[in-house]
Amino acid sequence: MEFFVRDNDNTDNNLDDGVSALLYSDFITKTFLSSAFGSPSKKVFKSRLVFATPTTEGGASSNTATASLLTDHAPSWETLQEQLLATPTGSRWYQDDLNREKGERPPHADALLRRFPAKDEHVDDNTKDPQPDETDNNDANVRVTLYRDHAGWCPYCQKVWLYLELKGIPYRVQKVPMNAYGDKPAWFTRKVDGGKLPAVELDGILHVESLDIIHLLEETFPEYGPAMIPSDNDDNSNRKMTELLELELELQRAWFSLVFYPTEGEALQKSNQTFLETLARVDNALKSTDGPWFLGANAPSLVDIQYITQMERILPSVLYWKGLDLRQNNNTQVLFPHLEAWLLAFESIPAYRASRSDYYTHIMVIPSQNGPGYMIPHAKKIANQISGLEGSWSLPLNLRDDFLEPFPELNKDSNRDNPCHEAAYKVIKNHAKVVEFACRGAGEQGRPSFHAELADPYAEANEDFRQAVDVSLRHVTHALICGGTDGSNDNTFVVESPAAMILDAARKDLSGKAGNDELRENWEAYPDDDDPTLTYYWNYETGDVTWTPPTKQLDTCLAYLRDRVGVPRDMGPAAAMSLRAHLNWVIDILREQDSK
Ligand SMILES: N[C@@H](CCC(=O)N[C@@H](CS)C(=O)NCC(=O)O)C(=O)O
Repeated sequence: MEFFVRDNDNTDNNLDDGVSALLYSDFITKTFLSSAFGSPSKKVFKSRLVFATPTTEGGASSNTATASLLTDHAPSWETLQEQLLATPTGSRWYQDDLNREKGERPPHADALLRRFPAKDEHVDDNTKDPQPDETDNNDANVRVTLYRDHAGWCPYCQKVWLYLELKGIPYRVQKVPMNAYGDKPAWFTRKVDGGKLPAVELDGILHVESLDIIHLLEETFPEYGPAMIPSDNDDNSNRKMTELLELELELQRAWFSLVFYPTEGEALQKSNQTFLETLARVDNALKSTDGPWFLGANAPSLVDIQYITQMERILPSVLYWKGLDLRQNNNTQVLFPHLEAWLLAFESIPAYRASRSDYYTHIMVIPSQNGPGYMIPHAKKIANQISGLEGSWSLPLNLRDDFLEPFPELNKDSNRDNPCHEAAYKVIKNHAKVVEFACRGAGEQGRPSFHAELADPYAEANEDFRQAVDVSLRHVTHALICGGTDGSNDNTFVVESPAAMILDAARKDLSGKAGNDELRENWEAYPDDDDPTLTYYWNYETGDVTWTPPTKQLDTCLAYLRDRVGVPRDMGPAAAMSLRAHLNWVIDILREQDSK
């Protein structure tokens, strides 16, 4: 059997100059990519899986008795891998991974090379994922390199990424962190003045500014895909495009006033009204076209791409900070029906699904890009749900009904996977890194720290917890493999709690093993103002706030991982939600009072 687990090799990269390559690998090693799930390595290892044998020795410097566990009833990583590969989703993900090495379908945030069909066979419908053609797009034909943010969180990068995908223009990807979550490597800041993302290299010449890049690519590759920008002599469409792009700027301004300004009372009401009126104008603009798209053609245009990258961020942010559910569906009526049809049309496109984040990720990342949002009291309950408080990330999980956000990868017309198996695939493939990453929960905070909390590149893992985290994660992965839905039936969106056998095995090793460590230095616990059943923790030296008790305990390691699963960086939205809920399942077992 072939194994797909990768080792910790970070040296493989496809940079074209040796100096940069060195710096790049150094950067990767240092920052650990702020994520445990993605590997820059292009290798899919075929060797036997090698992982540390669990030990029973106590952690030397740990202040808890549970840094190491005394028993290990979880299947090995090798067994888990075999089990997963025997499932339809597991085997598909493995095959997709191999195809991805060659630049082939399907579109995915991990892809570093994308190749498409020969240009004369290119379908004129960019909503279909193009099939690769071995005869075209050999490496020499890949003229474009896209420099985009590593995590897939930058809306401008997403715009160019989507454009290339929808056009079917072959391209390579180089991932670079945004300032909000990492230090840019020197080779990039030397290459791009100011270090801004995105940037594109076309035939070795560098270009910046997302809209300029799209115009340039449209001129350079007129034969690829459907036209995304109206031709110069189409005055009507050009006028419409200009008007719609101006309206999009108005929408951005209205969104900013509503969410990122600390208004109250009448001023808040006014900005709320302006925002909704602007959206109604957008909805109206969509109403006047034949299909779902802004310029009326049978495929998205530059205007659609410009809007979707903003709308994707507007939707969760107005819900989280203002309690405004723009996709509200009271069974009979949606608030903005044409906007809704347009969103659904985008969500049916594989390339868009591959590039989109989930609500939680956006909420965690947006403040680092746009500044803090201001919450109104009425939004607090919904905000808590999005943040995974109040039991919203617990099993059983109904991925259709429990959330205000859609999981379009589970729609009947998508090539849907079992999201639990997608999550298991990512954990198994990168398990050594995932374990090390989770051990940061009981380690030292990173210095310097970065704005985006999902990233903490300089945090140090507490090695004492390695074995205990490893066992815990194997129980989680086992539960993921045995749980979830195979997507074969419309109504199987419920991820059930693990069966008794799996629970019993996990309890044997983990029940009551959270530890009883004190809060770390400088941290204090406070009841939440609005809901005293909730406790938050405040560090009076750094000002940091967290909902997870900051202790050096095993449960903190798993909570640390849970709170940093980001989309699309680590996995898709439904998979991320399934993993978070399974991590909570194991955290609950660890926190059980009576050790079994
Ligand atoms: N007008 C530029 C805006 C680009 C931009 O603001 N990029 C941000 C990321 S969202 C950036 O690179 N900021 C520096 C950083 O985050 O590292 C474009 O459309 O490309």
